[in-house]
Amino acid sequence: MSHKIGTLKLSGLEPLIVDKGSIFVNIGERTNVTGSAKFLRLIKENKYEEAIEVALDQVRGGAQVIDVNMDEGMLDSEAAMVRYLNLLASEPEISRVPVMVDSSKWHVIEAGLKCIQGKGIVNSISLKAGEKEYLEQARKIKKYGAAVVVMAFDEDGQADTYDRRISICERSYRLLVDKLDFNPNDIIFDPNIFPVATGIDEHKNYALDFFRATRWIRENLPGAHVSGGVSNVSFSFRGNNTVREAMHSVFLYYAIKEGMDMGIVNPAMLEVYENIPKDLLERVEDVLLNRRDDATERLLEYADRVKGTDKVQVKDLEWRKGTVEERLTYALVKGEIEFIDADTEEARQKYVIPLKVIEGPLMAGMNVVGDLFGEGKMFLPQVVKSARVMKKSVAYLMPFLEEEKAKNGDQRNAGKILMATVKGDVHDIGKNIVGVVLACNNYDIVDIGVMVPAAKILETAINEKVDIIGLSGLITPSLDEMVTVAKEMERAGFKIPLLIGGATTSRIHTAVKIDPNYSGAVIHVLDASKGVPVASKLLSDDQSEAFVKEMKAEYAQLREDYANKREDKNYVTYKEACANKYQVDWETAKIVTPKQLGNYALNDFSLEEIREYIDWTPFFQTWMLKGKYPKILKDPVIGVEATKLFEDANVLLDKVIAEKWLTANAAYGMYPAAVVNDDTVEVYSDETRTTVLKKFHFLRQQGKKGKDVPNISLADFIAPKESGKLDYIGMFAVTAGMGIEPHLERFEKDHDDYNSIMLKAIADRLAEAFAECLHAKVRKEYWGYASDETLDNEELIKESYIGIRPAPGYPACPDHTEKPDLFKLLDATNKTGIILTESMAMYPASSVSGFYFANADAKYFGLGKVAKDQVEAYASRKNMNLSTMEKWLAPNLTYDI
Ligand code: B12
Repeated sequence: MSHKIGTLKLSGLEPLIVDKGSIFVNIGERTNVTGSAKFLRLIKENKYEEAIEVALDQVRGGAQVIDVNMDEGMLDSEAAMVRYLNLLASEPEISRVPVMVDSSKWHVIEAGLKCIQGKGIVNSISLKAGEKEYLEQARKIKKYGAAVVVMAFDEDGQADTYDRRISICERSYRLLVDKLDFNPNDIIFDPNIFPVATGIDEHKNYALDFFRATRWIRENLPGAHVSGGVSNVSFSFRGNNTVREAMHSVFLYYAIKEGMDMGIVNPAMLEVYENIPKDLLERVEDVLLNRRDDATERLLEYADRVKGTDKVQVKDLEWRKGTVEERLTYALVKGEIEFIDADTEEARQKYVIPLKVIEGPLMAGMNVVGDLFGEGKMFLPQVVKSARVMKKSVAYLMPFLEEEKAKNGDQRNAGKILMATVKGDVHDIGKNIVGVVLACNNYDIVDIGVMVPAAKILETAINEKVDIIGLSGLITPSLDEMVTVAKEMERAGFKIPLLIGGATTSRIHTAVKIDPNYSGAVIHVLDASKGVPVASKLLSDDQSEAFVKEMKAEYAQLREDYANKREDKNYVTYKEACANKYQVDWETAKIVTPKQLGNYALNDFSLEEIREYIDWTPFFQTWMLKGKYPKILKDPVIGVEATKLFEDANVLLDKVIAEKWLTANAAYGMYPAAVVNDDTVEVYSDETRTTVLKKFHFLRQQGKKGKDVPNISLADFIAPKESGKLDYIGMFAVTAGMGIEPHLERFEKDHDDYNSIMLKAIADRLAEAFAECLHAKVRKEYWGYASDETLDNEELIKESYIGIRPAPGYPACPDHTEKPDLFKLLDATNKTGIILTESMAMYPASSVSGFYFANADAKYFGLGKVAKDQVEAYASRKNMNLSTMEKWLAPNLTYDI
């Protein structure tokens, strides 16, 4: 049968004709799990309704074909493809356009073909596995009546020169047309768009060869069409949209001229050709058309200028001259991300089996990083940057690995570690850092996020066949949740090791409370540097048994020591403690009536103003760089790295402020208050002090004190009712984390842990700084008890001011369960958007809440342990069941529960 040459007829519910007269056909790519983190998340979380919206947005945005791809390791790709396509079919606005069924697995393609209505496109087939498979698949596609994308790929690999492009396309075409009588109009060639300006000489002709091959195909293979993924061409300029957008436009300008008639183009990443500044246009054309030897350097130089930095950085590209292995090691050690996709692709072609790239040059590079970190010659921020490069490279290889896995089964044999922040807790910086460091050492990390209930942890561990479970938590209620997970693991017959980490966790808590509940190994891990040796011992065939035995014995000993030590300690009765309270001289104490009483809110508070109050020292701690700011910047060992980190933080912070990434909200209030029954603070609605709005309860130290040393409670700093003095208390809840999610998502999608952790660390600093800033305003203006205060930030950090702002959970008031009342009184959730979880964590994570005490004697202290008589009294005052109360106060009890 002969075919009339020229017209590709596609259809959804409506026809789409592609011929000489039609405009360029834009293929929507956002419904592709390998390219869109958002779409992947929706599919993984079974949010198909929302996933349909993604397709709808694309159609409304002008996509004429929808590419659907479900190739992700953790998905049942076939089931997801079928379900999604069936749902698409019931949406008339979407299903009017043709579907491109995209997968590297033939069974997924076939399942997809059975679902689509009209005439779609298969993406893709090639000669990679030889003629037999190619023809078999093509025959079926013909039977299903679909068009097909044919990759310029054969048994020797991907075509990367003009000659290979045209010879593979010709051979592929002849086979289809001559052997199968395939309609040539239904053949769409993808002659491979590769990145240019990579610094490698062989890549200089990539774009030009694509243009020439396109023209050749259109002139010599009658009926065939040409398509491709345009954004690949600009990979080297990731992060610089000005240059990327110009490159896409110029590329399309030439490619369309030569006959490319379809393609995957993100309309948001396209500059109008006419609007490209002339000097940029010239430099982009120089690169794409390989017009001059220094074209790459000139475009890089331009790129650096438009990044907005005032200094033009001259890039040293000398390292680009090394072998691909040397370049990958350099990129990993230096955290150099610019060329990683191109170098990975080169290594992939060289090593043929994608896993070999990981096991070979990438692991070799990461070993250098691991050794340097272990020797203290590299610091955490550098390691996280290295991990970003590694992740990006692995992400590039992922589709190829999947393909390999489908053929040969999973061959990765490094340990698999599940990481989760436990139920009720929202903090994940520490967990993420540990995950990154472990991943750098070839462990597969299955990170299931924050607030994860025990059941989900166990279920994922089983499904993913993990070798270790790692739990993280920041606040004390999480400790209890970790005990629950251990118990559940025991109940379900788990044997795999359990790692415990996070700010409030400790070796002693792990030994006393968690280890006895699980017969498998339970190991507390202090920080990121200890995670790797522990995991490697646990998973080593010859060390594991001895190590676990040793740890079990060590924890048993710790339990014994702990029990003995506790018996030695001396505590006074609660009554005695109350009799030995801190005595403020209420006769002479200065009490200032707040200028404003009641509740207030500050919304969208100036981040610029908050910035002035940042205490940078904890920021460096987050990155495991020990030392005080600003001295740390000059430290002989870590000064250089600390300075780089500080600069990166400030560049990001500038951006956060300029582009309003985060919104800071606060609720605060000041109220008339008095202490009743030693440790309860009554809060009144107004100065008549007749209506009690809320009662706040505080705990008193019970450790036996020396002569003249009081047993303090925060309540000692508010005037008792019987003193007749009219006193006040304040409260606050602040957040600087509103709006952080989309930015984190973007970084995570880009496998950029460095910036993701950086943004969280900055938001935490802003939250703490906002609390400091608001406290200053309260002291000087809103309450006004220190209106003449003039302290600079250094003095504020040293807490040289009058009054304190203790937060529930901090050592003076470790009971988190006061937070709901604090929130209710301030109407904090409505005013700020902060939500309290069941474990009393605040979401967004970058939030702080607490009390204001204005008395000049008020100071921070540690409560220490409390005995049963106080806990009983406290539970009854709070109207709470004793055992519930004991659970919340567990870390502070003198006795076992
Ligand atoms: C910075 C900080 C904050 C930041 C946020 C921190 C964050 N997002 O993670 C801000 C200012 C927002 C904050 C707020 C609060 N905080 Co705070 N905070 C801290 C501080 C000073 C440092 C924590 C930190 O970030 N460390 C750096 C990170 C990288 O370390 P990390 O999380 O511990 O992780 C490392 C290891 O633990 C380990 N690791 C972690 N997870 C895992 C998991 C596994 C499997 C493994 C192997 C290892 C591992 O490796 C990591 C890397 O080395 C600590 C005190 C301290 N010195 O620890 C208090 C501290 C954690 N905070 C505390 C409290 C109480 C609070 C608040 C409840 C106070 C309040 N009422 O507002 C709030 C809660 C916030 C909320 N959203 O609910 C208490 C918690 C104790 C308790 N009783 O609950 C602490 C201990 C202070 C104290 N001494 O009382 N806090």
